[in-house]
Amino acid sequence: MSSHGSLIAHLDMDAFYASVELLRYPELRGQPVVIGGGSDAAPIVQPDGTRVYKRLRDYVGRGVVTTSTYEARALGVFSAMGIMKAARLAPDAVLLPTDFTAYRHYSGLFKSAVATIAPEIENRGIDEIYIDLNAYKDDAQGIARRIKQAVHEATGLSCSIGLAPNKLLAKICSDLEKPNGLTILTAAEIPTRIWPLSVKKINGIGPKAAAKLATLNIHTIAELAACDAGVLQENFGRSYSAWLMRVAQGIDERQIVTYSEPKSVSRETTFERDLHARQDRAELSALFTHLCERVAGDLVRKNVVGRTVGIKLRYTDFSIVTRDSTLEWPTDDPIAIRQAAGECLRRVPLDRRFRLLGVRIGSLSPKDATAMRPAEQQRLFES
Ligand code: TTP
Ligand code: MG
Ligand code: MG
Repeated sequence: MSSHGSLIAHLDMDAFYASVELLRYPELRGQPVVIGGGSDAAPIVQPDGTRVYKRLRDYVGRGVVTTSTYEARALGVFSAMGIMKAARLAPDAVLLPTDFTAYRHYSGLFKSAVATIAPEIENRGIDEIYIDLNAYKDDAQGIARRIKQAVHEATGLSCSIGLAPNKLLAKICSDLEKPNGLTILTAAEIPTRIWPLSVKKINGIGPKAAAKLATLNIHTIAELAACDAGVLQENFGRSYSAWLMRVAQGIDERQIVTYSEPKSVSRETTFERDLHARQDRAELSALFTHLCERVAGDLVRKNVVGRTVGIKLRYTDFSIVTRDSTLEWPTDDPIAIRQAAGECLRRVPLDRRFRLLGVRIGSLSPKDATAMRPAEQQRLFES
């Protein structure tokens, strides 16, 4: 591989939620399995210890498929499809409930395993990361293999890696030989290996943009690369069309953004005078809401969501009490945080004056994986 330019890996776990479930239920290996039910989709354990699994055909509800095994995909069942529709395609497929706690746990495990080999990591969500491999140019391929092995040893799961001169290309490549793929691409290979692909393979060309490109008779990245700049600009505006033209040439200058994930986010305020929960109720309530809004704002900026909401009070004698409460699912919503914090507040003694109030949210996880599809997630939790 060329020693010039940059070298980036994109790693994406294979059928992530489904693969985690197969660790728990190994007898389902090789079968079409769909993840996305509510807790009532859990298998029933018989007196003799064997499990009876729920089948798609018995599902009634509005839930959506979060992911499926490759065997289910072979039957046409993919992420974001309604489970009832999936049931028509694969009635015998096994349905399992989502267990975000388990997926977060394995997400942490695989990321730590990668970090032991190549620590320059950018988190892109629950099952994917970019890795800066510029320090290992002499043997990037060897490093990529070691990373795959380390992930497997730490989790029992397989992943796919794309190795390329930039993030855009690395992301496309990690998807080309799934599952358990290792795809290496040099800049010279862009015309032969990238241009024949559908424009939909580019992260940033969504279904709407792809549909509009199709009306211009642009289906492949080659067709995009060959398209007249003026035509693109007329249809997509100046900045998006300029971006389209750059990505069609495989150009992407974004750097790896490494940051260590915050463990919690908190805000606190010390009052100008000691306040009393009842006598200063209105003032306290406004302060409290404001703290929750600031915590929520911090979460949004960091692109994380949190599950454990806590409060802290310091009384006039400087003694401190804390309370916390765990939400059903992670949030960055100020109203949900305010509600949970309010419940915590009701559990502390409020007969004394206090001078400090703090709100904290912990058990953070990257927002990308879950929050990009709020409507679907909502339906998931309703089912
Ligand atoms: P993906 O990496 O897109 O998919 P995947 O890991 O299941 O399969 P692949 O081998 O093709 O990478 O998403 C990671 C997880 O995010 C996935 O296991 C479930 C969740 N997810 C959703 O909840 N909704 C969705 O629409 C998608 C695409 C994923
Ligand atoms: Mg994946
Ligand atoms: Mg992914």
